[in-house]
Amino acid sequence: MQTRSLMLAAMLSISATSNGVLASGTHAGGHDDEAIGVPGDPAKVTRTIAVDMSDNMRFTPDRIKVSRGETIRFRISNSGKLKHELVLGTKKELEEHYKAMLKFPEMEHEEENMVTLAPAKTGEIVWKFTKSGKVDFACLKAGHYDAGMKGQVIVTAKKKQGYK
Ligand SMILES: [Cu+2]
Repeated sequence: MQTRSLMLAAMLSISATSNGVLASGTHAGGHDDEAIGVPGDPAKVTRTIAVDMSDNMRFTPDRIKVSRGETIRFRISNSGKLKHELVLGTKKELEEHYKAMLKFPEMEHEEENMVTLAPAKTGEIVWKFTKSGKVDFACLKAGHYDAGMKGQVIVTAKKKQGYK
């Protein structure tokens, strides 16, 4: 997750320079990384959830319920003819990232909280949800986020058993 913060910081500083506008002094990331959970251990996956991405700019499903402590394997498919991606993050992170992507649409990167897929491809994200609440996800390809290509993982805390 360090990588992402560094890259985002780099991207933001590039865009700040090209605009001649100074970025604000606050640093992105920090506790937000933990807010959405952590990369999961593939050996500890509790459930696999299939998610499809299509050219109607929707994820199916776009509402996913998990329990706190679960490690989910998202098996993601692109049934469209355009490239799509699924990026997990806080709404703030996703919106900042999307703005950067609009400036640098060719930029491609791979990180543990995201997968970018060419048409007809499948990929996966293994993610552990460590905090109850909502985790947003979105496709940050230019125009897709604005068209509503986003969804939410609802993380509920269950009291009946302990989590490791
Ligand atoms: Cu998309």
